[in-house]
Amino acid sequence: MSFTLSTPRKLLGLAVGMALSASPLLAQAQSDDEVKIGFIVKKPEQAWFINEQDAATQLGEEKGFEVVRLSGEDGQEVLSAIDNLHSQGAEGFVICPPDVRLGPAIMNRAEQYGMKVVTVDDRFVGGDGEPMEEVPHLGMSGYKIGEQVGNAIAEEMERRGWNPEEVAALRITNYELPTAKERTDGATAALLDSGFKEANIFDAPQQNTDTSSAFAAASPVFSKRSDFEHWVIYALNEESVLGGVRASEQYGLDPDQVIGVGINGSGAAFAEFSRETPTGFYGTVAVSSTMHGRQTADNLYQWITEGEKPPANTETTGKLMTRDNWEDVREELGL
Ligand code: FCA
Repeated sequence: MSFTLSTPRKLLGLAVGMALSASPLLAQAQSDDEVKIGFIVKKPEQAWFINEQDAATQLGEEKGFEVVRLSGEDGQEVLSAIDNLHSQGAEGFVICPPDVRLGPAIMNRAEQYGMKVVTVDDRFVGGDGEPMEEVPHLGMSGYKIGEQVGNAIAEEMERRGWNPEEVAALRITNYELPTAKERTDGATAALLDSGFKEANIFDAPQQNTDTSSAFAAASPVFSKRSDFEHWVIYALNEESVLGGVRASEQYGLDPDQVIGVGINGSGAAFAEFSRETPTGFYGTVAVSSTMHGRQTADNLYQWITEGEKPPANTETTGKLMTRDNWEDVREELGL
């Protein structure tokens, strides 16, 4: 856009600049008017989260509020990030926490400062093990998206003419994270419905939600089950499925022996689909991280400026992206 000067923030900047020469006091009042919010994510290096933060920042530029991007890879880092935000005058933050059980501690700190909190992707869990309904949340409808993964795998197995009796599944799990469990449960249910054998599903519990922890969890499973020639791979996200696919390659399986289907539709998948030859990473259910970032930032901004508390829980949907259609789906979802 060439008319950047017309964005509200720039106009505000202009107004502040003009006021500065007229009256320092007025300038102070006006610059204080610009709302500041934080956007804290558990994995700042992952494309999904980079895009979410970018989208929130972009919305802030359009609407005239500032987004401070912070990383919160563990509880300590999150609490320091909140202190940091408070000292900068931020009135609230959006967060994808590194551990959902940190919810009560995070809310405690935020409430001390009178800050408003919205969660994105991973929803806080209270001391009773239940979702903290009082904190507005936006995330994937995990079970349904998981079912899409299971269906995509089943259809591709059929297309390749695999006999379900002879196919193994590598299920990379993270049961401490409810959205992860919902996703792999949904995928499992859809696979079983399609005639997959339950006894052929092997678990690889990962410590974290990234590629290296998935790789570490997956490798021993392939070695132990060398009796299978065909494998399907699923997990809570594409980063983890990619860890499984890399482990299958290291073990010596060819791409046509593997069907991996992830979730997210981020730069990690685009890089894989852009490779010259196909890999065992067949597809991913893409969800708009752009929308997640924009919508949560907007919800928080409205809450701060209009006093309108956002909905308790918003669930978003996804679309299957493969090597054949990824560019179209990417465009459609504004990624
Ligand atoms: C979790 C996963 C991310 C993404 C997000 C929506 O936080 O770790 O990869 O899928 O949910």
